Amino acid sequence: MPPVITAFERSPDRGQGLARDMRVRWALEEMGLPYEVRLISFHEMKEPAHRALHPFGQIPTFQDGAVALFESGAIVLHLGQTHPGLLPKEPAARARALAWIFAALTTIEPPIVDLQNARLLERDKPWNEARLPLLEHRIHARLSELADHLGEEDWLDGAFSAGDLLMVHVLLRLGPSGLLKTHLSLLDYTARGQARPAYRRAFAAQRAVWEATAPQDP
Ligand code: GTB
Repeated sequence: MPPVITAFERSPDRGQGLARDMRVRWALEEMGLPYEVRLISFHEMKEPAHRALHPFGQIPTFQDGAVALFESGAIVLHLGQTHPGLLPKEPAARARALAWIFAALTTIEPPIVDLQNARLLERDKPWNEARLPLLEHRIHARLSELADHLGEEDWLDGAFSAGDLLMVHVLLRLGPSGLLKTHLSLLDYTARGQARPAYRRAFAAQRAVWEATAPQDP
């Protein structure tokens, strides 16, 4: 039986591939592994049956035989460790790829999520107007540092790795904010990720879920 992952029945990103199941789909596609998707509603996510898989009542989850996981980073890392294609074999290069996984998830992603929360969920807070430029500045500083590291290279450390997969997906979340537009090399970097056949297959699969459930135009 193929691994089973969970994803939104109706994603708040309206099929833009920004929800975190996309990272897992992309990793599975990079490795050429078949998988099944169990779609769940916001209500089901918070039910005990799902919380048994995910303590925080979220997506994505991953089940493969005896392995049951939550956290998109842990799932991508597990896939990289158990199948060829997303982590270098050479120990020092593999360790650096792990560093980029952590960089994506713990250095770059948190301020991006903070900004999205401030823009979408905290508009009515008295401090919001003062906080937004602060968050934007923090993100620009990180993006400049990331662009400096990337330089003229295609990927963060030699060949495409799980670190690039997660970093590209984290950066794509900035799309609606427009913040990536002034970091041209990072825009190119995300475009390279999106041009990968595995990304395209994963994107099309999650998009098909949105299109199947979205109300059709008359
Ligand atoms: N750290 C966890 C991981 O990486 O797996 C975070 C998991 C998480 O935040 N999951 C979200 C979720 O289940 C979906 S991806 N939320 C429901 C809940 O908490 O009740 C987050 C997401 C949602 C929407 C957009 N978007 O619209 O752009 C982007 C990302």
